[in-house]
Amino acid sequence: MKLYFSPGACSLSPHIVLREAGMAFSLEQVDLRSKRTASGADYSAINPKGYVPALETDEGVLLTEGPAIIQFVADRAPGSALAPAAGSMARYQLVEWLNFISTEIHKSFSPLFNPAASEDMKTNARNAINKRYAYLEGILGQRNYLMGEQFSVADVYLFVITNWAGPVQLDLTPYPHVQAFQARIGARPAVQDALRAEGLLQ
Ligand SMILES: N[C@@H](CCC(=O)N[C@@H](CS)C(=O)NCC(=O)O)C(=O)O
Repeated sequence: MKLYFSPGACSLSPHIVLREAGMAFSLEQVDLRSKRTASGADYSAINPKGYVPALETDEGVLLTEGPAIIQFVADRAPGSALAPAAGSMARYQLVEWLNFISTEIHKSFSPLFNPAASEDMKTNARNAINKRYAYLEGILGQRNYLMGEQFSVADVYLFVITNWAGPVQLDLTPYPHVQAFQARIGARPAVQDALRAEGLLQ
């Protein structure tokens, strides 16, 4: 399997999950501006969506969309217990979390990285994000992981997105349980290895 990624981008989520699952994989870095991969390929021809992540499976399928990729990897490594069994109520609750992170948090960060976004757009984005972290603060005050006491791919996705708080100077001090969650997930060996491999950690 090959994961197309850009350092520190949301592709870090499937990268961590591949390591948590103990799967064999290779990485190919994508320059998101030029849309060229490290080996010189035209990434737009590989993934017409033009964004990362994309996973080339051993069957030759190109799977895109982070939440789909991390569930695929989890299902290919059932012993790792990274996702509840397909069809169970817990699985739908996992999907509920993935959708929440994707639509309510992940995409709200976009204006904060966009130099063309107006100050109004950035303020609106910060307000929206803060509302979601206030909600998560209550949840993570009651349990260690989003799904309860079982670590899952949803925790990885939330960790990766919350990791952007630093670069966009989003103050997380009002959310001590979210900060403790970040430290907890960030200390996992697979997370440390992925951060190191992407050049984000010495
Ligand atoms: N819906 C996609 C969004 C992926 C996405 O936003 N990728 C960003 C990096 S975090 C990207 O590659 N942006 C560059 C671009 O859109 O050209 C997913 O969840 O996988």
